[in-house]
Amino acid sequence: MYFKRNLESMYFPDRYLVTSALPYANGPLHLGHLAGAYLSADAYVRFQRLMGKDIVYVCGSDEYGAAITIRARKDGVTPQQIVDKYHFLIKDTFEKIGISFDIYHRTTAEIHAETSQEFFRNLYNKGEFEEIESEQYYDEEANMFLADRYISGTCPNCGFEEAYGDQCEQCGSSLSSTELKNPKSTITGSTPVLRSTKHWYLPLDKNEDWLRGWLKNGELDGEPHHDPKEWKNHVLGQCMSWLDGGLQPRSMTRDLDWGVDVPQEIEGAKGKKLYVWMDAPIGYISATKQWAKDHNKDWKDYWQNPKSALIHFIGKDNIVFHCVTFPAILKLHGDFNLPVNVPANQFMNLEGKKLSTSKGWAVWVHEYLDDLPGKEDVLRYTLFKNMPEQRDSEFTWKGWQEANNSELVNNLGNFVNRVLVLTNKYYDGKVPDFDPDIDFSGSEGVDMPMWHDSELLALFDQIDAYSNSIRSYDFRGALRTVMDISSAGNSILQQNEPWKVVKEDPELVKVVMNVCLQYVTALSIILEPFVPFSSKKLRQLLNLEELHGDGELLELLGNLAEGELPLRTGHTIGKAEHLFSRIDDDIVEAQVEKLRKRSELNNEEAKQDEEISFPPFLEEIQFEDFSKLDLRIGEIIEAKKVKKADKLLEIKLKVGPEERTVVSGIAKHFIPEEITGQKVVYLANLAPKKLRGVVSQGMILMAEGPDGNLSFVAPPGNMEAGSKVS
Ligand code: B3M
Ligand code: ZN
Repeated sequence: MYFKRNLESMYFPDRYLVTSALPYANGPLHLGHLAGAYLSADAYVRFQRLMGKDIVYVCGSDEYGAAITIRARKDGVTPQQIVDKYHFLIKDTFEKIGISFDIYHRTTAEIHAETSQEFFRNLYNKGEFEEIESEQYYDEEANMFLADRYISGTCPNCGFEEAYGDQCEQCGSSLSSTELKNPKSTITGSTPVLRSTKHWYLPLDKNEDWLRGWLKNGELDGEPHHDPKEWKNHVLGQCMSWLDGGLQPRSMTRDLDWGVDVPQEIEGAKGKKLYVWMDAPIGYISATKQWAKDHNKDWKDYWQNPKSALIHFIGKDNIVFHCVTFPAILKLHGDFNLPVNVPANQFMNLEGKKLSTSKGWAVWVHEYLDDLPGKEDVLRYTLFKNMPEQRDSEFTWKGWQEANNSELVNNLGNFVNRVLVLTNKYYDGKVPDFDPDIDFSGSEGVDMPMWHDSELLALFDQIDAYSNSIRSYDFRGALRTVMDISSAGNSILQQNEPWKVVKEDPELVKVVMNVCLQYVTALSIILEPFVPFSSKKLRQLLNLEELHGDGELLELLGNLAEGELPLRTGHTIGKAEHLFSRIDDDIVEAQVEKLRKRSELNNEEAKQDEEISFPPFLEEIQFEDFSKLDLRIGEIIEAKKVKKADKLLEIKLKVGPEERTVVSGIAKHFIPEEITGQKVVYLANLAPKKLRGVVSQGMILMAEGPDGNLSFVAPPGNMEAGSKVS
């Protein structure tokens, strides 16, 4: 053995807890999801398993928040029906595309509510929250407070006009809805009014100092915690700009009817839910608890132990929540690990445009799997190759075809196939032996046994480089190294042309084929984090045991370092089969056409929606619910504008012998003088409510047409005012 490698490993944590952002269960997965928080995490975890590490990979469906309820309203179903539908579709899709979670959980699970409420109770009892009564936006038509995605407006930081109440997706800033300019309700489109309500705020401003030390210097409580040089520049850059801009207290509760209840023993908790970005990251912990329960492990080993490394894989729009808000919650709770890295990816665009669910500009992963069975790894490979690690990147169907045909088929598939075919042809499938001590030289007088060693050393160094790339979240670099190894294998064949010299120089060919078989064996392992389905097939073709993610890569490196052959001579491989097949233009054209059609249809539907948007039917009610309504015919006897309220009219109604006053949001649709004498249907027993200083008694029923026009539900003129409607 001419060269030795010392396998002393650097300091590594005893174990890892890896998370991927919990996808909202409000729709299917698209390519952008995979390229954002899932594929890189999967490759990282698969790699660490192959290095023999104790690593747990958790995720689950994010089932609360406005993203869910807005979808439920749109589809006319309950939020629970939405999350049940999409949780299982997403879970199934992840499994089929090979994302190897140890658990894929969900935040409507009871253990999640318990865990989240424990966190809230802990911070509340420690007095870490600031209880603040403040004016929040309220939609008088929808009768609800507006927060998060229920309200949109212009971002005060970057001017983006579609910012949400809690975050701007363009600049990533976290916001309070009252910071938005020109706010409007995303439910009714109306301009919201301000109403007073109490919430519990996380005082991020008071946590700025330690957050800065943690992010900038990698220190926590005066001790080294992680190396900030290992963090991506764009992640740290964003965090530091928020810190430099000054952090604001952020409300951790909402006035909603869908979410984790604020612990009800707390005064004022009725009707209040946890802000989804408080409970969702805690979903990583509740998922770990469930996993530990299922596997008889202790979840605290992964969350409350400094020897465990916590890593969050996310998309860039979630940076503030994973680098500021959630770490603050963990720190204030105490005892919990903070992340040692948050390797956020940027966005992946599709065929030159931003992926957009609402505009139908997306490739749904479950549809890809249906349309292109057996092409899971082609998608994985193409997305890794174009991973938006440092900047936004692009997926095109042409690029997908190119990656498959010129790299997977022509490079990797070709190398593997030639080695397997020739081994079967020359040696009946047996790995050829050769005498390392005989003095024979190959072409150009090369000392072949030494050459064999140097090639395996080169292989070791390449795999070491590959490992370091993955450890620094450079998956594109690691994948290039894999393909470099395959290219090197092709060059060995090309330079030695065993098919030409096998007769006159069989000993040389044995050395060459042995080296190539070691290369192919190494590839069957280092491919697994990226293209697990092809790795599995290659292991079968080599007649080798399936990988269990149980230190096989560490063993390979050890063998190469000690001069042991990863594939022992005499081993019999299987018959040769192609790993990949060419993709023809018609497949690409069909997918591009499908995308174009969907986008057109979606625009059509969107246009139609605008023209004929009928609101979804509401939940079913019982007759007794309806019988509580006291509906009467009313006659408008006077109407006038409400001072300082451009949308409201004060209307005096005659209802039988009585007169009633109603405040109605129809000032933009009717001229007061023109509606006196109008017969209407009036809800007489709705609890009175004070609107802009006027007590409104009941409600006048209005019909809203698809183009947004309003009309009275007008009975025939001869109906007596006060008549009962049933
Ligand atoms: N559900 C995903 C998003 O913002 C969000 C991630 C939660 S991770 C705790 O699209
Ligand atoms: Zn912004």
